[in-house]
Amino acid sequence: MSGIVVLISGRGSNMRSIVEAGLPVAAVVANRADAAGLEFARGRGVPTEVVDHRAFASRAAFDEALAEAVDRRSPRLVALAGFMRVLTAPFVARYAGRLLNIHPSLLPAFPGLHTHAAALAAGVKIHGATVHFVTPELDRGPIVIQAAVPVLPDDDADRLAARVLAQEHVIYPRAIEWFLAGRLTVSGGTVTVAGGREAQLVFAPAVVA
Ligand code: NHR
Ligand code: GAR
Repeated sequence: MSGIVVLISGRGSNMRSIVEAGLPVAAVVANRADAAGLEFARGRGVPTEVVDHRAFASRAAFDEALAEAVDRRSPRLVALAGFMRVLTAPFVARYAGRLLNIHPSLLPAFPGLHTHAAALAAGVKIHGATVHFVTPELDRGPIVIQAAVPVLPDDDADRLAARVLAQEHVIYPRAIEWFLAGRLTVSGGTVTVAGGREAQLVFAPAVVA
């Protein structure tokens, strides 16, 4: 087993941050042929594959085809990066302990979709992003690292999303490095990072996009 398979649905900027960090990406798999990130991967010589969810009659059938595409690369780690399909329990179980996601909120606040609009509507003053292990329950898996950013008075969802995204590009490669170095331990639903002094919470109030 070697390398990372990154699953994307669109732009792929998080996948790009992983590739540009020099991490060993074995393949990029998208559920849409028009995912813009595929072009970046091809340009870098990273193998790509498309498994179009619309070609399958059920989530279970899609997830089986997706697992076949992933298993062809025998990855150590599967990383969801802007991947927009909820995965079934059998898929999650197959990659238990080696399936990560980046979610654009400070979990457990604002799971699911449209997190930036939800954060603005709630009036929170601090928002951010979370890398977590994926479990069958959506956005509820053990947390590896979080980054916080301020919510500013004149923010709209797009401005806030851009500020959060800049931090996603910092924390996701860091979490993956820790995973590949064997430094992450999950116990009782929480994650510890072995042998280092790095802050697991990156508070970056000065970073304003
Ligand atoms: N699957 C499981 N089992 N557990 C998680 O924690 C998952 C997951 C699949 C994806 C990413 C996620 C996020 O970070 C993720 C975490 C898609 C949806 C969604 O509702 C929700 C959360 C996430 C990804 N998707 C719709 C669906 O019907 C489709 C939306 C669309 O295509 O635009 O699957 O927030
Ligand atoms: C990122 O902000 C990621 O956290 C989020 O979508 C964006 C994808 O951007 N993920 C989700 O909302 C998962 N439901 P990218 O394609 O440029 O990495």
